[in-house]
Amino acid sequence: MANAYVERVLGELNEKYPEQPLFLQAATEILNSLGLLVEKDAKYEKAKILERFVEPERTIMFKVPWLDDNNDIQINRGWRVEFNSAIGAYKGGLRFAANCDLGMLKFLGLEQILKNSLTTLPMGGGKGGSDFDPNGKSDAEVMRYCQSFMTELFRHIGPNTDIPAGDQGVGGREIGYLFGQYKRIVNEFTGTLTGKGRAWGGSLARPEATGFGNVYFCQNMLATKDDSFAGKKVAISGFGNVSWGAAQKATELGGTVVTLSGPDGYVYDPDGVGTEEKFNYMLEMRASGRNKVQDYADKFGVEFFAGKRPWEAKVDVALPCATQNELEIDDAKALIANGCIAVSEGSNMSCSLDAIEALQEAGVLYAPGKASNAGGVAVSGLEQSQNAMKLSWTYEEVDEKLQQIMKGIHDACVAAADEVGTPGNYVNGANIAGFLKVAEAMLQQGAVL
Ligand code: 2IT
Repeated sequence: MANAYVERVLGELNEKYPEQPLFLQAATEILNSLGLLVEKDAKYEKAKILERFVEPERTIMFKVPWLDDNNDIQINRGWRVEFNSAIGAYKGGLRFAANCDLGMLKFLGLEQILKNSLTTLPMGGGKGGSDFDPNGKSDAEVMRYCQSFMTELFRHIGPNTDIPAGDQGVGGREIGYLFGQYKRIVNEFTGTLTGKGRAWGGSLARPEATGFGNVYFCQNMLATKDDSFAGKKVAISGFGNVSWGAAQKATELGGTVVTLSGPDGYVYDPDGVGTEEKFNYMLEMRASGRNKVQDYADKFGVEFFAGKRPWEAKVDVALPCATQNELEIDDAKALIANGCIAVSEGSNMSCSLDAIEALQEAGVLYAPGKASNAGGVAVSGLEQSQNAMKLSWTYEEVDEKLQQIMKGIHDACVAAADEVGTPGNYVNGANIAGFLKVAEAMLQQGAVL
């Protein structure tokens, strides 16, 4: 099964970057799919396309000094990985998290190249972030941090060069502070960041887009089995932006969302996280910076399972929306034993490689994040279009386009998986469909990337 070219490239990567396990995990998943493509056509190996694909065009690393509320100087590290610009300007989020490092951002950036390609919009791949932990920081500290971060980052980005957005730890508040500082330095009002506020160029439906898109993708997967969300029990992990959107849309389509989770454990709500009050409470929990889902159990009088993951609950559909590797082999086995029929990733690389294999072997519909969570960056792309045209579309227009894009991604994955003889394998489908366009552009542009 293993392809010699892929084995060689993976071997070299493992030797070069042993300290980047997340990047190696993402690269392994992707290259194993691409083996099915490169073995059919020697042009990829001849042009060293895989070697070129896995190396970022540019990696920027910088110091972020800032003053905390005690007027003590603090130092963090910032990065921007400008991974691939074959089909458009670099595009991807910024992650602020204590455990953020270059390997994590390279995994996210590599995924982003394929994800952005799948949207069909002209966006290259990039990712950035910092090891700054916004939890427990004051508003003023977050503002000073964002300003210092942007005071370095501004020189590397621009509306036709690199367009950052949010990710974990970077939401509407942070994008506001980052945008304000960027605009002040360059003295230009452009759409260089996405996820902006409504009053200053943000797109309607961008906050909902990642979670909505994931549910739309899963809806399309279920439809291939003549099934739907109606009457389904749904487990969602996390309680942040992606979970919030997914919970609303899954509820609207007739599902009952019985779990949410945090670093502290998970809550089981038998009535469902399905009311305006509960959706709004998710936003409150996020804004509090406490990072504790137990607050939800206390507020609504439901059960809290300390230190546990939601995948032990008996559900029909699982939507991991928290972080990478949050669903591992034992979690996959529990879901399968409980009769779960679909797992659709809202977070990037939610599942470990062996969990994916177990789900696929058991016939569970499984969608990798680069396909199923592409709704967020897709609406970021639509935000850029609106900014460039200096106009703004209605909520319905954006949501309609989002639904079309998610259906398009779904169908492209199905077609590509069929093409290489692995029907129903959305991992192969997403990797190959996303890669084909990028590889074609790289081949046509010559050895510049
Ligand atoms: O992982 C992702 O796709 C994002 N964090 C969104 C990126 C974007 O540019 O909107």
